[in-house]
Amino acid sequence: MFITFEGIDGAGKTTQIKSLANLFTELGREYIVTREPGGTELGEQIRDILKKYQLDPKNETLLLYANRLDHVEKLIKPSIKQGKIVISDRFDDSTVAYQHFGRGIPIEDIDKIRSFTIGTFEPDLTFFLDLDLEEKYDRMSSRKLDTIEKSGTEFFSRVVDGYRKMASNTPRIVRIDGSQRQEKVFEDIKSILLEKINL
Ligand code: Z5A
Repeated sequence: MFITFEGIDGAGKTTQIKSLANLFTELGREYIVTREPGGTELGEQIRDILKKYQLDPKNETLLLYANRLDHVEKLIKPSIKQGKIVISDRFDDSTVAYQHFGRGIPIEDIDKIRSFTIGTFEPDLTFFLDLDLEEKYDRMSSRKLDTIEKSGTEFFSRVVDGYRKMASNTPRIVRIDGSQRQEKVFEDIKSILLEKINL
């Protein structure tokens, strides 16, 4: 089982992943928590580059897929093979949301790079934590922002709209109202999981 969490920064992905990991621990299920950018040694180095430099959107996209290829082959697939549940904080939908809808990279180009790197590999289930921009800025007001997080409001509004479009036409992606209190968000996640897998 490969589960991913998506949404804009501040939507509560890290918070909910912690609750889900605690639940799997209680249930005695084997799992790993990973993230993108990052996840492997190479991925974490790529993450540092992406966070530090203002790159051309094409270079940003290529580096994200170099990371994803390594992540899928070295960590995600082997962990699934060992019977572990893999939970990833962001995966491929982030590239469609940020690099296609946000930065304007044509979807055909992203499809080609995806096909060249990870092929048709995709998550079994994706939780999209939906949050309005106003609330995102409230939650993130005290944080030091990295390069991507410094992109303007128009960029983030394209990203949120993109996520909403993807969630409305992709059955794998389940939209959860991320503006609810943390406990309620987790209740929603748990009830979807109970529907989809035998916990
Ligand atoms: N990126 C990309 O462009 N293309 C790609 O393909 C990929 C990534 C894979 C990674 O950033 C950046 O890379 C990201 C997209 C880009 N940049 N942006 N923007 P990251 O990994 O450093 O961080 P993030 O993924 O954007 O998320 P985050 O900042 O860690 O936020 P979060 O995990 O969604 O939220 P959180 O840390 O759980 O919560 C944020 C705060 O809100 C915190 O104080 C919580 O206590 C609070 N919180 C959480 N839930 C609630 C609720 N329900 N109510 C109230 N307050 C809450």
